[in-house]
Amino acid sequence: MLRSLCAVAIVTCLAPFPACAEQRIVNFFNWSNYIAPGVLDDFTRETGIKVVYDTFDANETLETRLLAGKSGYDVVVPTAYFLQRQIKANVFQKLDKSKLPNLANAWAVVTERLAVYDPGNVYAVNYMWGTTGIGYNVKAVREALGADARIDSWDVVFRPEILARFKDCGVHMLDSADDILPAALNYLGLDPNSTAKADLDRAADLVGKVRPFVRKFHSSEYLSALATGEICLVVGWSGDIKQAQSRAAEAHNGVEIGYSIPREGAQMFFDNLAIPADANHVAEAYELINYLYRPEVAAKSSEFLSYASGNLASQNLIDPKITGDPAIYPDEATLKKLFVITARDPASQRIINRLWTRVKTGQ
Ligand code: N2P
Repeated sequence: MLRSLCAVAIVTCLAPFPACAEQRIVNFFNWSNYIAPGVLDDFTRETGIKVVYDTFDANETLETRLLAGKSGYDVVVPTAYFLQRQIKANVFQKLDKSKLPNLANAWAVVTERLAVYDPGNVYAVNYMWGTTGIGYNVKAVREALGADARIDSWDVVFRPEILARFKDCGVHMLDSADDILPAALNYLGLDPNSTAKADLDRAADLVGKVRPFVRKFHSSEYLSALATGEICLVVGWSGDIKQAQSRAAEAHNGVEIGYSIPREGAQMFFDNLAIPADANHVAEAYELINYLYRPEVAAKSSEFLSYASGNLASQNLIDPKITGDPAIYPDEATLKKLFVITARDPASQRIINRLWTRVKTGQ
């Protein structure tokens, strides 16, 4: 009798019976291709908390929902330079660290880097971090540029006569102003954080000149397109490209993928877990974040995703092929080439977004 009353209570969400537990849920809004298979199911099995999972592939999408309020999300994953200004807009709640004991596993180096965006590490903890570089099909590069060609410079992307050679085999570029324009600024020898109109115009012109050779601006499709051989070159995120590499290798489809952090430098980004101020399932949000900070869980995600995690204790549980790969866990020499982006003021961001739309549409 009690059991059937409970069933009714759960279904109707009335739960007036003390013996009945209401279904606990957490609404998790994460980047696409950014969690290892099984992690969320394991979390649910262990805690009974159902994860309502939804994905995005642009910081702008997340930001629009957060700024509108009542997003319905309990855990979100903003990149650091978006987090920085979202904190100022009061969209997150301060984290009660006593509810996150697994933060003892955090990697101090990453925590410090994140503190530049979130002083005192009050609102967010790092999830994963990576770089924005060039993914390529090894065979296609040989065909386009010769047997000895190496992809170690942004020349391949920003010199129209070179990128033109990849037009037919297919070029994708992230649909992300904050990834592509800083790469262009840096290539031009300008400050990747510049908000000077003249600098941004030059960067936009540079991208505009290669735009005719880009088949698509998109931030999640390239993973599988690269792995199947449907495209041959992409400006994309390290882990997504490395996932394409392993996916192709596992498929034995003759597709070999490379990832390059070009010698001129590349952006290093930090993606972080935060709880919106108006979250409805705060206790569950803490449980999820704490779970993701278990060394074995962080290791599983880092290993599958080929992104570095902000979890130091996870590192000796990860295949040394991953931790020893400087494209995933950059060594000192690689780190020297990486730059970071800081939050833009709203006016500059508007200019950047407008330029980006113009670049993409070619108008
Ligand atoms: C997951 C990549 C997210 C990194 N697809 C973007 N900051």
